[in-house]
Amino acid sequence: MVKKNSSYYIDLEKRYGAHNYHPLPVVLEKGLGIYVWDVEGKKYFDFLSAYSAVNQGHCHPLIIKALTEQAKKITLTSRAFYNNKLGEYEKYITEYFGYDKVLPMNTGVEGGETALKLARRWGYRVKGIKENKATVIFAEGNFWGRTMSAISSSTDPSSYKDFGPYMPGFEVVPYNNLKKLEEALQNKNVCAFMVEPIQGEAGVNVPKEGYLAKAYELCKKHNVLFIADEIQTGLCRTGRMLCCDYEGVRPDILILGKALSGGVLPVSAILADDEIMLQIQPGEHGSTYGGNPLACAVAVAALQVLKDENLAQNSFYLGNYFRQQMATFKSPLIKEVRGKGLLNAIVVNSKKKNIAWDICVKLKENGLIAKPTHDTIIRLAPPLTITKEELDQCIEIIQQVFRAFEGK
Ligand code: IF1
Repeated sequence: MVKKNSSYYIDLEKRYGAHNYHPLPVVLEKGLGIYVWDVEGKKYFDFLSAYSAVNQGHCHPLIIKALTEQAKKITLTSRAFYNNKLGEYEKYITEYFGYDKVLPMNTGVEGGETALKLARRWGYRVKGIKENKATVIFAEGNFWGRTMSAISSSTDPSSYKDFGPYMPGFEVVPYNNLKKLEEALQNKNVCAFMVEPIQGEAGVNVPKEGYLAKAYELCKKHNVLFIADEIQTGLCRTGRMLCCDYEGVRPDILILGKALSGGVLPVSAILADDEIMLQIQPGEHGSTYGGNPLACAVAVAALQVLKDENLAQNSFYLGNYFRQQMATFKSPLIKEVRGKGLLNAIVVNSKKKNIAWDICVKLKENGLIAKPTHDTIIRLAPPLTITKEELDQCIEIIQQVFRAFEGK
C-alpha cells in the first residue's frame, strides 16, 4: 500500500494538476482558528490565512454552522427564481457598509470585472462618454486576479506575458503618485480609477498618508468613479473594517471578496449607490452561483463574526504591536517591516535570489507557514483572531529563523 504522506500528495498534484502554482512543501489536512495541521500531524501557525480569506480563523464554528444548516435546506436556485436568503443578505450587507445596493458574485476577480462593467456603463449613460471610448485608470503594480481583463491592467510580466491581445481602454499610472493621477484624469473619457488601498501582491505597498483621500478628491473633481479593491485589505485585515476608513474615504464602488465567506466558499460583492448600480438592468450581468442561498447565509455569518469578535480592533492593536516588536529586533537581514493592521511584510535585505523562499521553508520547519512574494518579500497575515500571547510565540519563531540565517 502506498504511504499517504506529504510527498505522496505533492507527487499527485505534480502528476495530474496543471503547474500554475509553486506551493511551499506542506500538505494541510485540517484547520482550526489560527492553526493548521499537515498530513503528518504537525501543527503550524497559519501566517497566510489563505491570502486573507480566513480572517475569522479556519472553520469558524458560527460560519460552519451557517454553512451546514443552509446546506441541508437549499444551496443553489440560480437567479431565475427568488430565494429566501438573498434579500435578507442584501439588506444586511448594504446596511453594514452603508450603500444603497449590492451585486453578488463569487470570486474576487469577478467582483473586479463587475465593478469595471458598471463603471463603463455609468461612463456612457451618466457621464456621457462616447461609445467605446471609456477609459479606466489603474495603478502600477496592481493585482486583481487572473482573467483577461485583470491581466490587461497588470504591469507584472508573469501575469500578462504571452496571453495577449489585451483589453483596450485601460491606462496605468504609478501607485502613490497624485501628480501622475491628476494628469491622467485630464482625459475626459476616464470613467473610473480602480485602486487597492494597500497593494498586496506588489509586496504590501502602503501609500503615503493622504493618498487615498486626495485621489478620491481628484476623482470627484473630474467626475470619475473611485473604485476601491478591498478584496485583500478589507474586512478588518488592515485594522479597520475597510482600509479606506483610515482616510474617511467612501468609495463610489466597493469590491469585497475573500473573507466575505471566511474562507468557506467563493463569495464576492460590489457595493454602490443607486445612481451607479441601477445602470445595470435585467439580463445585462450575472452569474449562475452569484447570490446563491448558501453563499448568502455564510456571508451574513462571516460579517457578523467580524463585528462580534472586534476583529478590526484586534487587528489594529496587534498589528501595531507586531511592527513595534519587529522594529526593536535588529537583524542585518531585515531591510524593512511594513504594513497596516495584520497585513504586514518583511523586506529581506539580501541579494540572494531565493532568500525569502528559503526563510519561509525554515519558518515552516519551525511551525509557522507564510508565503514569499517576489524574491525578497515575506507577507505575514495571520487570522485576525490571534491573541497577543500567540503572536508573541510567532514573533519568537520569526526572530529565531532570521538569526539562523544571519551570516549564511
Ligand atoms: C492567487 C497575491 C494575495 C487580490 C486583490 C482581487 C483579487 C486578489 C487585491 C482576486 C487576489 C490573490 C489570488 C491568489 C494570490 C493572491 C494574492 F499573492 F497575489 F497577492 F491575496 F495576496 N484583488 N489575490 O489580492 O481575487 O479572484 O483570486 O478571488 O493564487 O492568484 P480572486
